[in-house]
Amino acid sequence: METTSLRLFEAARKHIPGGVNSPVRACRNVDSIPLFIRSAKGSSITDVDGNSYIDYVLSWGPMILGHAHPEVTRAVTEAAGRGASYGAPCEDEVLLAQEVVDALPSVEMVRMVNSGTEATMSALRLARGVTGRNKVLKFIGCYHGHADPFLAAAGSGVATLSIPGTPGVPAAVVADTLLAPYNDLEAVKTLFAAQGPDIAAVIVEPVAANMGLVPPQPGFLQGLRDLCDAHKSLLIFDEVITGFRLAYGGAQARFGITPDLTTFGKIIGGGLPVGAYGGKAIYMRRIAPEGDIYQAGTLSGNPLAMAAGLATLRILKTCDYAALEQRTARFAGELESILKSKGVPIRVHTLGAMFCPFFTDEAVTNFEAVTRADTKIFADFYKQMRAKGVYLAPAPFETGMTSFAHTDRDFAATLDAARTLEL
Ligand code: HOZ
Repeated sequence: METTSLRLFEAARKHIPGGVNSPVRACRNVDSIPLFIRSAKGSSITDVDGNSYIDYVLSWGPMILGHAHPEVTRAVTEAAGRGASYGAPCEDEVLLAQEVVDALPSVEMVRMVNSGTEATMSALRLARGVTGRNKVLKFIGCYHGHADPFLAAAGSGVATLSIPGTPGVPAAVVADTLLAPYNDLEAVKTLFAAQGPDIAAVIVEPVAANMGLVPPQPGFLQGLRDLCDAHKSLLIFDEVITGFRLAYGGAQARFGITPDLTTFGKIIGGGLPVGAYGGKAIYMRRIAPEGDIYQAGTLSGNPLAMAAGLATLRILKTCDYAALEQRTARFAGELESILKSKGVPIRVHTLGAMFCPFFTDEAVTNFEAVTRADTKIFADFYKQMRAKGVYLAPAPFETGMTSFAHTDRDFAATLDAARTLEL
């Protein structure tokens, strides 16, 4: 029963657009209502009707330690007791910056902001300021938050709601956004050949995780690095999802590619609203007040958020990422076999602590292929799994997340639920 969620949703719709504060969670395209959550602990999430679910959304990525980890909770509680916000520097932001710089050799300096959207928006401003160029090259189906220049052929909620272009974003703003298919180096070469001197930056999710989960083809990321070098453009890795998830050092550690700038969100805040962008000091020193490129925020470096992020990263440093990846891969492989045995077309992608089912028979290497996967089967899969106590992302353009709190029992129970599906 979802009676209380339904009541709250109806009340929410009166005062909040669509009844939600971010679109995908509305569960519209899977013909469901959003669950209103009362609490969460470890790998489990409980709604206001008292139903508990194994959670593979994990707040869309941040909760890699599981919900309400005792050390993170303690750090936040203690910080709250010292005041929620100062609008002045605090020690934890220095310590968190140090952890980030230590974790990623490409990041010599970092600026804290409040969300992934702010991080990518600010990184692009920096790239434009540093190069004196305006154009940015992004990939179709990649999502970099909701700042104007990135709302062109974007993934995540933009793809879920099939919004081709958003009213409110002037055509002139996206005119400087160049688009290429993900994993298509030839298309990138063509764009550089025609417009190289105008391209400030290439921004990429090194593992695309807002069009389902689409890993980079061998040589793709290195090819981007080489092209950016050849044309003196900056390479921005959007590691909002992959940072501290694919590996502690993110996708750049995993693939051995050094971007010029990196954006963070989600895990870096341990569940509180934090984003960050960083990179080579020579670029970062251009940020105000050291430099001339303006970017600011009243709540940036917020003491509660810094405490949560710091506690999270300190624990993560001791975690066995390889083991979690192996367990996730085994789980995803078994899920694929079970779904295959039901006669539906299926490919379950997995990398690191992420997985994603595509109901298709074809190889999925870009957004075109993603859109050809069967959304009707996905909706049935989502609804039936939810009814059996498994909480998945309610859109085929999102990625399943696992955490260090997920037990083998969680995976086994999820697979048992999948065995009973009628698709
Ligand atoms: N953009 C996030 C998913 N990649 C958040 C979705 C939501 O909360 O609606």
